[in-house]
Amino acid sequence: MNTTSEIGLEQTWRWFGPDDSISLSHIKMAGATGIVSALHHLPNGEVWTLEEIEKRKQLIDKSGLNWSVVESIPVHEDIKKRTGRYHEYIRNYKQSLLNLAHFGIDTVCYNFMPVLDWTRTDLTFELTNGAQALRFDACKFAVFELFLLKRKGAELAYSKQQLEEAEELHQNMSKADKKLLVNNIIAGLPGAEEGYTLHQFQAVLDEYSNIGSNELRANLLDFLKEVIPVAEEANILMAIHPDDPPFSILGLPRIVSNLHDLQKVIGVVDSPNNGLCFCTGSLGVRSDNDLVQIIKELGHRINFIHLRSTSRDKSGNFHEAEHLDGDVNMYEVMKKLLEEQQNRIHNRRLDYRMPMRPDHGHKMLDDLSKETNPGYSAIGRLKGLAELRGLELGIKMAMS
Ligand code: DNO
Repeated sequence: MNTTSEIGLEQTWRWFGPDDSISLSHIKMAGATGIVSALHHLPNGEVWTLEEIEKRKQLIDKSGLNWSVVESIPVHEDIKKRTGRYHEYIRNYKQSLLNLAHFGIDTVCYNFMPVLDWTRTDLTFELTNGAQALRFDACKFAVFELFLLKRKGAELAYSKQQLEEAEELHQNMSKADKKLLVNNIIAGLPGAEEGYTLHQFQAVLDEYSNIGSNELRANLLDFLKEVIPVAEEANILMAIHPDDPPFSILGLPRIVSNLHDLQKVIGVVDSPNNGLCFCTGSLGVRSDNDLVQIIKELGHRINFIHLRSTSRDKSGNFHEAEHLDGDVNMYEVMKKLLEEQQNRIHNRRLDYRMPMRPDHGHKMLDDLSKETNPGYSAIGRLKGLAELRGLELGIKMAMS
């Protein structure tokens, strides 16, 4: 059995595939051993064939790294709405899991957020040190839905003061500012397989007009009832990613935003294969989410970990902070996660690997002049990983 100082969370890195400007050899230099990847070129809903999986796996194997986690097999919108071809898409999802299992890939992340995977208003928010971060600005978001999208009923989500502030901001925005804002929100951030035009976007939102939280939760339950038994048979650990941001936007339901939601998700199909992606950045945006408490209650069902921090204010704005700064108490989180890993080893659980990736990173240094995937530049994540690794080592030494 490994000693305390030898083990630790598996250090992984998200790689978007052969088109990613960051190469596998660079990832290796960053010190990650596991790769988090997905077949982004396949349309949502299609089966991930053995051939396509094998091609990706061979590339990763050749670099001496290990394809540790799939992030994500996207859940088709028809499944979330239980309309159209959802039967076929669920069948395909199950087949993709079986095909991944054929190559020994055992962890799959997904989310159940309607329409948008994750949402930010600014992709180049300048920090005081000159680096750039991703940011969600509540007032800009209000401008988007009130004046650019012109969503019916959007004004009901805002107070009089918020409406006035949004109106003023809108008046001061140039045409280019508005275009950029729309683009940032609906053109699809990295990992989101869908991008929309403004016109398409409203049509897609309308399809959710009769779907509230209860309906969406029922649809997730139906999905899990079908998929988890297959994941069990295939030895695949499923990891649902929390909502980002973890509150309702655009009048859409949200069902994976806090402890209570997470308990419901994993309670409906009680299986170790039905687990969580513990994303400190997403959950940490809410001041009523106690991250350490979530690990205490649900740590045994954490199948994948995203570590990052955010800095929020009282107006609903947040930006992505340094990995060890901001509102997330990364020391306490890391300590609890390492304790959870110790428990797993102690209880002879096979899933003690606990893959974690430094989530997002600031755009800085040489990356500032490069074209990079928002949130996924090399140097910011390298820094995040290095800091997390140091924190982990310190805690491990103190524990042993
Ligand atoms: C953003 C990511 C998300 C995540 C999906 C998981 O950076 O955390 O895109 O991959 O929501 O399905």
